[in-house]
Amino acid sequence: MDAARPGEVLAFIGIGANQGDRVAQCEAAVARLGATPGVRVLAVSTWRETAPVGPVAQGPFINGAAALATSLAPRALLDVCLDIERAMGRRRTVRWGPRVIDLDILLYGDRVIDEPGLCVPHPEMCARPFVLGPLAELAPDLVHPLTGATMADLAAAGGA
Ligand code: A4P
Ligand code: MG
Repeated sequence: MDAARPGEVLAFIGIGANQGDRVAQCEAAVARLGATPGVRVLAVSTWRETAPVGPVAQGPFINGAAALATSLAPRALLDVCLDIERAMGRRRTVRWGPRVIDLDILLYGDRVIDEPGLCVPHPEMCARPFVLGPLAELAPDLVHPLTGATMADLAAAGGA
């Protein structure tokens, strides 16, 4: 994987879909990320089908993750993710419910952010095999800034 250059930060985006043509939508979201000024897509994990996690009964997901080098600040990157979700027709109806695309900022360098509307590292990531599997595939030696564990260790402990 290419490295982040001066002025860029290495960030990871979790990608999920469980409505419509799920793989095509995940790939379209990656293409939109890559077409965004200030964002370079360095690598994309394989896509995997995963059973739905959480309180809402819904169909299986396609999940994966992308590694980005970005010169955007965290809030600007979040806005890019939300804009792509909107542009791809996502409607927020049920919290945690079915979606044509979900883009979550999993990691933004080693930054720890806890603000209204933005929490990084993603608070649920360590408990989610469908996030840890793709992260371990892309960056097994990357260290979680709060726990100090590598993605490989987290994936081995948390599933995937
Ligand atoms: N937000 C805060 N921090 C972040 C961040 N790091 N990245 C805020 C992205 N967004 C962040 O998200 C609500 C708000 O979270 C955003 O407006 C942003 O300001 P949302 O996408 O509107 O709502 P949501 O997706 O329904 O809620 P949430 O908490 O993101 O849901 P999850 O946790 O993503 O769960 N099972 C499988 N197998 N695979 C899945 O991908 N996904 C979910 C959704 C449930 N079960 C799943 C999967
Ligand atoms: Mg989300």
